[in-house]
Amino acid sequence: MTLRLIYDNYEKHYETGRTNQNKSRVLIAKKLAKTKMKRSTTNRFLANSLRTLCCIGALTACSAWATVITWQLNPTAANGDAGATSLNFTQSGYTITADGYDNVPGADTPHELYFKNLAASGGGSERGLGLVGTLDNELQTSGGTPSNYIQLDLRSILSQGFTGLQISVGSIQPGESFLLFGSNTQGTLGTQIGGAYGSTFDDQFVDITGNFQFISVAAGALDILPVALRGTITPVPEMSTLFPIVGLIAAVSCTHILRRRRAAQKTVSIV
Ligand SMILES: [Ca+2]
Ligand SMILES: [Ca+2]
Repeated sequence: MTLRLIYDNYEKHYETGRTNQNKSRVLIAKKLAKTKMKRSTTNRFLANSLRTLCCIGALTACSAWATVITWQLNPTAANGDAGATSLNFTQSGYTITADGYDNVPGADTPHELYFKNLAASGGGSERGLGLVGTLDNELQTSGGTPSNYIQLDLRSILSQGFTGLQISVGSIQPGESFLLFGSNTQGTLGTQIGGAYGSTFDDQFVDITGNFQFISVAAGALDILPVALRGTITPVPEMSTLFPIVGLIAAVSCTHILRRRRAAQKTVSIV
């Protein structure tokens, strides 16, 4: 009887001990799971935030490379003969060439360029690139046909990826206008693009449509003066510039993977 009682007490104690042990194991497991969940949520949030930041950084860097370049056709505000029928204009390392021509039967003949810079007159700006020996040193018409024109050679900038080209023309007093022509042959006026641009377009940039290597400016009515050309360049980003961003993304990903692995190993050892 005494033995039976001792055995019963021992069994009771043993069972209670086991139950308590199990309880504490479950509690520890629950605590660890809770901590793991918290840590995992925090890690995931951190990793996602860093990834988003990296993407924003990359996109910002890419968009920042799109640059508008403007070529003033009288960059030094000179006023006098240019001394040449052909001139290069380089801005930020990008070059366009302007050539003066007389629009004559057969092959058009080169015409010396002129830098004009006078005070604005009659609502029209008077600073730009004209021709030597013409009335007011500007581009003229004769019976509705351009007497002469200034042709811009865009081959270099087009080959470098410039887009969104626009041109600005001045000295468009009321009743005057300018015309644009596109050609793929140097020294040939080519095809008219767009309509006649009147005085409301004085010294304003207008789109150059079509896909021509040479764009010519001519007078549509009376006389006008080309002012500037502009376009947008988006250079291909160099890999060396992207290295820090790519490196950061790789580091974040690696850290995330390592943490997940460590967490998985801990779970296995507990079980
Ligand atoms: Ca001709
Ligand atoms: Ca004029």
